[in-house]
Amino acid sequence: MSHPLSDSPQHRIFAMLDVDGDGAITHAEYLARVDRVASALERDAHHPVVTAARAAHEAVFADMDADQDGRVTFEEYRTWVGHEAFERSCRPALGSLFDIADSDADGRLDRGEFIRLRTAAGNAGTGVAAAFDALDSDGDGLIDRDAYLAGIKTFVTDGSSPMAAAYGSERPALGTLS
Ligand SMILES: [Ca+2]
Ligand SMILES: [Ca+2]
Ligand SMILES: [Ca+2]
Repeated sequence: MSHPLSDSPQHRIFAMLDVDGDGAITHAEYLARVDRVASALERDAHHPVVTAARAAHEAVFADMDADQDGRVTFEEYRTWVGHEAFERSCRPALGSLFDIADSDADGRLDRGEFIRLRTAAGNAGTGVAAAFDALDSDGDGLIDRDAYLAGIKTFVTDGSSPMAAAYGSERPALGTLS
């Protein structure tokens, strides 16, 4: 699990998605995220929010896998990731996982739902509670869907976000120092 640029957000996210560490995100590895989140949040595998999440993840995988060989290499991931890819396919997929966790469908997660979602999605780490506090800016104990997605987007695209801690970074990202 050590490569030269392992501190970059892109490498950390890729390493999280490449569950078996063989250097490629397979279709099965990527789709298994949906099943892990559904299971952790006690959703039936055939619930509409789970079906929608599976479709959204199929779309992301097809978008990432430029040569369509069923494996996304780091080069493919690095070439693909960014603002446009996030808006085109990541936002619906991440939103679909949020919806699985949002048991009362009010567009907000409580602390327990957030932690179960982040843990099942592979982003546990010691920073998950701090990430909740950072995203719950009004301190009402709930995180809005938009704030959640904005937090992930900022981290995925430039590495500076309250979510950074949940991806295993103990240090402030450069973007937060300016
Ligand atoms: Ca793999
Ligand atoms: Ca490929
Ligand atoms: Ca809710």
